[in-house]
Amino acid sequence: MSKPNQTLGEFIIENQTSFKYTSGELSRLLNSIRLAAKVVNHEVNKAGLVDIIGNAGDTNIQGEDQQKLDVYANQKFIQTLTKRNIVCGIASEEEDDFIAINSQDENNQNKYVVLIDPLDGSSNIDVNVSVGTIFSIYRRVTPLGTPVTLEDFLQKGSAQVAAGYVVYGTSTMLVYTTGDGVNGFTLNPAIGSYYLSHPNMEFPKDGHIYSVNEGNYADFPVGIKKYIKYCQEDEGERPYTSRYIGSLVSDFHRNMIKGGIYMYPKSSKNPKGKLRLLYECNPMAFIAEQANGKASDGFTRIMDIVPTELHERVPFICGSVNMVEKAEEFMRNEE
Ligand code: AHM
Ligand code: MG
Repeated sequence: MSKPNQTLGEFIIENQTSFKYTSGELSRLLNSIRLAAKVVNHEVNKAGLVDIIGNAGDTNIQGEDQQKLDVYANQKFIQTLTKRNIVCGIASEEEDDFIAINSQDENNQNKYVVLIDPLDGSSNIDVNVSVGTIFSIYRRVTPLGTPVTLEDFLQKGSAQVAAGYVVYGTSTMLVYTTGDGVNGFTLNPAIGSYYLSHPNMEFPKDGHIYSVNEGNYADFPVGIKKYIKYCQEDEGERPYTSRYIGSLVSDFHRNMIKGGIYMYPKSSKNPKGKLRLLYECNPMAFIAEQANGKASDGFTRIMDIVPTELHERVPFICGSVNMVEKAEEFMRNEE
């Protein structure tokens, strides 16, 4: 149930009982992410001052080393989740391997693992374009009190307990699902609280926006090329509008609100696609499905793919149901 002026903190507590597992652990975990996102937001907003306060690798006026923002965001999320002893393991797009937390403690009852892309689209920071954080939460599959293993992280997306993203845009928003719809919260920077601004978010069934890096067109599979031509045809509601920020979270967020499709197909430069199944595609797919949208690799539902490695990449097509299904139809016809 959403109420006017409800803060994210209040919302998490009030909706705790609707979670599948009600120990309060998931609430604490979401609260930690909320906190880390606020800290990262503060830093991201200062990014434009980089020429004044120094570049990554420089030493600032207080003698502290300046860090690249994606490294900073990675550390903040890992520190927050580790210090509060809230999860048993973390995997990050920025780390080669997963991190086991308190793995020697047989009494460690933490049952969740978090997979995170701490700052997605970070190449956009230098030009003051929105970036985001993406997170995904699973219950571990190995026994409590034992060290986490790769198996705990290589779960199908359909096993996710929660997923969300933060978009550091004109406003900072946190959007998440625990499998019971999607809700969006906007940060009031003056107070430091997120307020429920977008209850029950849903993709329109159809849309008029297609988002793809058309610079790679020559290398796309024939089905995708034909679908792009279909989007550009002058017929009925078409041609559609092309909008591509190059920042997954922002492109997804716009398409969810306005109706649209996002595509990152495979190409000769990225033979398996570019986006990571575990840190980017699965969480966005979970949010999309919870918002009446759809996500696939062109043939298979994203959340049904069995991962085989932490940094696995897949082609990604996601957005309004009718648009994704049309793109799949073009893919199937050219198989
Ligand atoms: P990153 O994880 O290195 O930031 O890459 C992911 C980003 C997505 O946010 C975005 O949609 C895509 O890469 C853009 O890639 P490209 O510049 O090749 O179009
Ligand atoms: Mg990324």
